[in-house]
Amino acid sequence: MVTIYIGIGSNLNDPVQQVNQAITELAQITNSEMLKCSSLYRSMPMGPVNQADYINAVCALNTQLEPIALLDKLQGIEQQHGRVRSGERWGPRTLDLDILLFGEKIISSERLIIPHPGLDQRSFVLYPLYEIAPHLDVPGCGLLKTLIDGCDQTGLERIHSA
Ligand code: A4P
Ligand code: MG
Repeated sequence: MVTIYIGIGSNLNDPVQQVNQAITELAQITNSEMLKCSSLYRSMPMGPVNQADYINAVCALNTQLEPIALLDKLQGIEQQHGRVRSGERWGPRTLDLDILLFGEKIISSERLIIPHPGLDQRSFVLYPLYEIAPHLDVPGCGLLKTLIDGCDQTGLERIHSA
Protein backbone atom coordinates (compact mmCIF):
# COMPACT_ATOMS: atom_id res chain seq x y z
CA MET A 1 0.00 0.00 0.00
CA VAL A 2 1.26 3.46 -0.85
CA THR A 3 -0.34 6.81 -0.03
CA ILE A 4 -1.10 8.96 -3.05
CA TYR A 5 -2.61 12.40 -3.53
CA ILE A 6 -4.99 13.33 -6.33
CA GLY A 7 -5.82 16.87 -7.45
CA ILE A 8 -9.38 17.41 -8.69
CA GLY A 9 -10.39 20.38 -10.86
CA SER A 10 -13.51 21.41 -12.78
CA ASN A 11 -14.89 24.59 -14.32
CA LEU A 12 -17.70 23.35 -16.59
CA ASN A 13 -21.21 21.91 -16.12
CA ASP A 14 -21.81 22.45 -12.39
CA PRO A 15 -18.24 22.16 -11.08
CA VAL A 16 -19.24 21.60 -7.43
CA GLN A 17 -21.34 18.62 -8.47
CA GLN A 18 -18.55 17.36 -10.78
CA VAL A 19 -16.03 17.46 -7.93
CA ASN A 20 -18.34 15.86 -5.37
CA GLN A 21 -19.22 13.09 -7.84
CA ALA A 22 -15.53 12.56 -8.61
CA ILE A 23 -14.79 12.16 -4.89
CA THR A 24 -17.45 9.42 -4.70
CA GLU A 25 -15.92 7.69 -7.73
CA LEU A 26 -12.35 7.94 -6.42
CA ALA A 27 -13.53 6.19 -3.25
CA GLN A 28 -14.64 3.23 -5.43
CA ILE A 29 -11.33 2.62 -7.25
CA THR A 30 -10.29 -1.03 -6.96
CA ASN A 31 -7.53 -2.09 -4.56
CA SER A 32 -7.58 1.37 -3.04
CA GLU A 33 -8.97 3.11 0.01
CA MET A 34 -10.00 6.74 0.40
CA LEU A 35 -8.24 8.31 3.40
CA LYS A 36 -9.05 12.03 3.36
CA CYS A 37 -10.61 14.76 1.26
CA SER A 38 -10.02 18.48 1.50
CA SER A 39 -12.74 21.09 1.43
CA LEU A 40 -13.72 22.45 -1.95
CA TYR A 41 -11.97 25.64 -3.07
CA ARG A 42 -12.97 28.20 -5.67
CA SER A 43 -9.98 29.44 -7.67
CA MET A 44 -9.28 31.92 -10.42
CA PRO A 45 -8.29 30.19 -13.66
CA MET A 46 -4.62 29.69 -14.30
CA GLY A 47 -4.11 30.00 -18.05
CA PRO A 48 -6.63 31.58 -20.45
CA VAL A 49 -8.63 34.19 -18.50
CA ASN A 50 -11.82 33.90 -20.57
CA GLN A 51 -13.00 30.83 -18.71
CA ALA A 52 -15.00 30.29 -15.51
CA ASP A 53 -13.51 29.97 -12.05
CA TYR A 54 -12.47 26.47 -11.05
CA ILE A 55 -13.53 24.30 -8.18
CA ASN A 56 -10.53 22.40 -6.79
CA ALA A 57 -9.98 19.80 -4.10
CA VAL A 58 -7.36 17.23 -3.11
CA CYS A 59 -7.85 13.65 -1.88
CA ALA A 60 -5.50 11.17 -0.21
CA LEU A 61 -5.87 7.47 -0.97
CA ASN A 62 -4.00 4.30 -0.16
CA THR A 63 -3.57 2.12 -3.22
CA GLN A 64 -2.05 -1.16 -4.35
CA LEU A 65 -2.24 -0.09 -8.01
CA GLU A 66 0.82 0.74 -10.06
CA PRO A 67 1.06 4.40 -11.20
CA ILE A 68 0.02 3.74 -14.83
CA ALA A 69 -2.90 1.53 -13.75
CA LEU A 70 -4.05 4.35 -11.48
CA LEU A 71 -3.71 6.89 -14.32
CA ASP A 72 -5.89 4.64 -16.52
CA LYS A 73 -8.58 4.57 -13.80
CA LEU A 74 -8.47 8.35 -13.44
CA GLN A 75 -8.72 8.93 -17.19
CA GLY A 76 -11.69 6.54 -17.26
CA ILE A 77 -13.42 8.67 -14.63
CA GLU A 78 -12.61 11.86 -16.61
CA GLN A 79 -14.24 10.26 -19.67
CA GLN A 80 -17.38 9.40 -17.69
CA HIS A 81 -17.62 13.09 -16.87
CA GLY A 82 -17.68 13.95 -20.55
CA ARG A 83 -14.16 15.36 -20.64
CA VAL A 84 -13.41 16.74 -24.10
CA ARG A 85 -9.79 17.60 -24.87
CA SER A 86 -10.02 20.68 -27.08
CA GLY A 87 -6.30 21.03 -27.54
CA GLU A 88 -6.26 24.45 -25.87
CA ARG A 89 -3.58 24.49 -23.19
CA TRP A 90 -5.14 24.91 -19.75
CA GLY A 91 -8.59 25.34 -21.33
CA PRO A 92 -11.91 24.67 -19.57
CA ARG A 93 -12.81 21.13 -18.49
CA THR A 94 -15.62 19.19 -16.82
CA LEU A 95 -13.13 17.19 -14.77
CA ASP A 96 -9.36 16.97 -14.43
CA LEU A 97 -7.77 14.37 -12.17
CA ASP A 98 -4.04 14.75 -11.62
CA ILE A 99 -1.79 12.39 -9.67
CA LEU A 100 0.01 14.94 -7.52
CA LEU A 101 2.15 12.54 -5.50
CA PHE A 102 2.65 8.78 -5.48
CA GLY A 103 4.33 7.94 -2.17
CA GLU A 104 7.97 8.97 -2.39
CA LYS A 105 8.19 8.24 -6.11
CA ILE A 106 9.69 10.61 -8.65
CA ILE A 107 8.56 9.60 -12.15
CA SER A 108 9.32 11.13 -15.52
CA SER A 109 7.91 9.03 -18.34
CA GLU A 110 5.95 9.77 -21.49
CA ARG A 111 2.55 9.43 -19.78
CA LEU A 112 3.37 10.34 -16.25
CA ILE A 113 5.30 13.04 -14.42
CA ILE A 114 5.28 12.87 -10.62
CA PRO A 115 5.27 15.09 -8.62
CA HIS A 116 2.75 16.78 -10.91
CA PRO A 117 4.42 19.68 -12.77
CA GLY A 118 3.84 23.09 -11.22
CA LEU A 119 2.41 21.65 -8.00
CA ASP A 120 4.91 23.59 -5.90
CA GLN A 121 3.60 26.97 -7.19
CA ARG A 122 -0.16 26.40 -7.49
CA SER A 123 -2.22 27.76 -4.62
CA PHE A 124 -5.25 25.68 -5.71
CA VAL A 125 -3.15 22.55 -5.15
CA LEU A 126 -0.97 23.54 -2.18
CA TYR A 127 -3.72 24.88 0.13
CA PRO A 128 -6.10 21.92 -0.15
CA LEU A 129 -3.11 19.57 0.17
CA TYR A 130 -1.98 21.41 3.28
CA GLU A 131 -5.46 21.04 4.77
CA ILE A 132 -5.21 17.22 4.69
CA ALA A 133 -1.42 16.68 5.00
CA PRO A 134 0.20 19.64 6.79
CA HIS A 135 3.41 17.79 7.59
CA LEU A 136 4.04 16.49 4.08
CA ASP A 137 7.53 16.53 2.61
CA VAL A 138 7.07 16.81 -1.16
CA PRO A 139 9.64 14.66 -3.00
CA GLY A 140 12.05 16.96 -4.81
CA CYS A 141 10.29 20.15 -3.58
CA GLY A 142 10.75 20.21 0.20
CA LEU A 143 8.37 20.78 3.07
CA LEU A 144 4.79 21.62 2.10
CA LYS A 145 4.69 24.24 4.88
CA THR A 146 7.61 26.07 3.25
CA LEU A 147 5.92 25.91 -0.17
CA ILE A 148 2.72 27.31 1.36
CA ASP A 149 4.62 30.17 3.01
CA GLY A 150 5.92 31.20 -0.42
CA CYS A 151 2.59 30.88 -2.21
CA ASP A 152 0.16 33.79 -2.58
CA GLN A 153 -3.42 32.86 -1.70
CA THR A 154 -4.99 35.63 -3.83
CA GLY A 155 -7.86 34.33 -5.96
CA LEU A 156 -8.38 31.23 -3.83
CA GLU A 157 -11.41 30.86 -1.57
CA ARG A 158 -12.32 27.88 0.57
CA ILE A 159 -15.99 27.05 0.12
CA HIS A 160 -18.36 24.57 1.62
CA SER A 161 -20.03 22.28 -0.86
CA ALA A 162 -23.75 22.64 -1.41
N1 A4P B 1 0.25 13.33 -17.23
C1 A4P B 1 1.57 13.46 -16.91
N2 A4P B 1 1.72 13.46 -15.59
C2 A4P B 1 0.49 13.32 -15.04
C3 A4P B 1 0.03 13.24 -13.69
N3 A4P B 1 0.88 13.32 -12.64
N4 A4P B 1 -1.31 13.10 -13.48
C4 A4P B 1 -0.21 13.29 -18.61
C5 A4P B 1 -2.17 13.04 -14.52
N5 A4P B 1 -1.79 13.08 -15.84
C6 A4P B 1 -0.46 13.23 -16.08
O1 A4P B 1 -3.33 15.65 -19.35
C7 A4P B 1 -2.39 15.51 -20.38
C8 A4P B 1 -1.51 14.30 -20.10
O2 A4P B 1 -0.75 14.53 -18.92
C9 A4P B 1 -2.25 13.01 -19.80
O3 A4P B 1 -2.58 12.30 -20.95
C10 A4P B 1 -1.26 12.25 -18.92
O4 A4P B 1 -0.65 11.17 -19.63
P1 A4P B 1 -4.73 16.22 -19.67
O5 A4P B 1 -5.56 16.02 -18.45
O6 A4P B 1 -5.22 15.66 -20.95
O7 A4P B 1 -4.43 17.73 -20.01
P2 A4P B 1 -4.40 19.00 -19.10
O8 A4P B 1 -4.81 18.68 -17.72
O9 A4P B 1 -5.11 20.09 -19.81
O10 A4P B 1 -2.87 19.37 -19.18
P3 A4P B 1 -1.91 19.81 -18.07
O11 A4P B 1 -0.80 20.56 -18.74
O12 A4P B 1 -1.61 18.62 -17.21
O13 A4P B 1 -2.74 20.85 -17.25
P4 A4P B 1 -2.81 20.93 -15.71
O14 A4P B 1 -1.44 21.15 -15.18
O15 A4P B 1 -3.60 19.79 -15.20
O16 A4P B 1 -3.59 22.27 -15.52
N6 A4P B 1 -6.77 26.76 -13.01
C11 A4P B 1 -7.31 26.55 -11.80
N7 A4P B 1 -7.67 27.61 -11.04
N8 A4P B 1 -7.51 25.28 -11.33
C12 A4P B 1 -7.15 24.18 -12.06
O17 A4P B 1 -7.37 23.04 -11.60
N9 A4P B 1 -6.12 23.33 -14.08
C13 A4P B 1 -5.51 23.52 -15.24
C14 A4P B 1 -4.93 22.36 -15.94
C15 A4P B 1 -5.35 24.86 -15.81
N10 A4P B 1 -5.82 25.92 -14.95
C16 A4P B 1 -6.38 25.70 -13.78
C17 A4P B 1 -6.54 24.35 -13.32
MG1 MG C 1 -4.28 17.42 -15.98
